[in-house]
Amino acid sequence: MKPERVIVDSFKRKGVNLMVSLPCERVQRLLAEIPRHFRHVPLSREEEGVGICAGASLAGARAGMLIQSSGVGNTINALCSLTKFYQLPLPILVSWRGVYDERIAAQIPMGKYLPKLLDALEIGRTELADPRELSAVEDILGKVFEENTVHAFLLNPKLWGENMRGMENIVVERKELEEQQHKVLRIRPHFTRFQLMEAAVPYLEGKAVVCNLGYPCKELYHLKHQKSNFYMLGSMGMASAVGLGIALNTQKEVVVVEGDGSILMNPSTLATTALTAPRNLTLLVFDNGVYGSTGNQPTAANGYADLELVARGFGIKNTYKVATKDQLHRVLEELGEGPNFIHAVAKPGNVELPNVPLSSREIKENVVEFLKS
Ligand SMILES: Cc1ncc(C[n+]2csc(CCOP(=O)(O)OP(=O)(O)O)c2C)c(N)n1
Repeated sequence: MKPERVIVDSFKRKGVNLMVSLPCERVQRLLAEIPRHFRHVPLSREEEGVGICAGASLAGARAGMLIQSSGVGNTINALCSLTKFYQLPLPILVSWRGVYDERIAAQIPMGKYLPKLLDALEIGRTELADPRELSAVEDILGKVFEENTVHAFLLNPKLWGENMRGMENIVVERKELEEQQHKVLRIRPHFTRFQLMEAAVPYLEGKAVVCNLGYPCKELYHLKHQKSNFYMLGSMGMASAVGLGIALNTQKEVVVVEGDGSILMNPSTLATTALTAPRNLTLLVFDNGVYGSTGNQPTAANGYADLELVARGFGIKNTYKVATKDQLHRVLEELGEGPNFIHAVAKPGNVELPNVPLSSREIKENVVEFLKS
């Protein structure tokens, strides 16, 4: 039996009836299985998953999470002062990155520290790297629910064998996604993130550009590498905050290339942006309605949240919605003082490109040098 099926069956046999998740590209098949077997809550931030599972548990449900190792970092306070404090049960399936066949260097620190971190928090953990080890899952789950504990199942990518390569886009039903998007935004996407980014590139020249993690970085590097580009290779949800920090401390123009999933992970930064109101800051948000970099799983921006209204609601006054290259050109040409928020509605889809061939040190030094000049 496939490892994904063994995990799902173990959770079902132990009465788990609610699963919350936030995607990682290495567990796309497991993610796809979950809505078929459990009531499923797709998350905007891992931390909220801890809250939802706590509430579900108070209401008598048996809930579990599936998140990436980096996302465990976002849950720490809630795990301690909520789940553990009130002695609520919580099994967490963790896609353990940075420990095996890792292509993204930014995954390595969190992957390395995760076991020590869990030990320090006195959270039980089981490392799973071989499908034969999965037979232990059911018994451990039994204990989690009997003894009201938190337990992390660390899923080493080795567990999935060769099959985790080339698994892009298995979840997406593109037509359906676009229809959903249109219902709320009243505007149809015409172009992908890459195509819109290509149209924006002439306007990025000479500016500090902070770029959202994943495919956006690879696409930006390919379209327009410049030393003033800060490629975020990890720390999802932080691009706008980094851009804000730069903008508040330089006279130079700053553009943040954002994604819907990442904005929704930390929307509070929009409030801080409105509050501090740097005139030299523009957020350029490519809203493709999905977590594009992890296999196109829909985000809450797909058919629910209108990110332009979200930004306005938080107090950002100069907001724009565009879907075509012409509209984007026009807005960028006539852009006044910031903070500006450009909501660029896009189709899902990535361009397959190699990773950004720069080390974290090179990226940092280039940007620091540019900001000093
Ligand atoms: C804290 C955390 N959770 C999950 C991930 C896995 N992850 C990497 S990129 C990404 C999707 C980002 O989606 P979005 O911001 O909408 O950008 P897109 O790729 O669609 O352009 C996810 C979920 C991560 N790196 N960090």
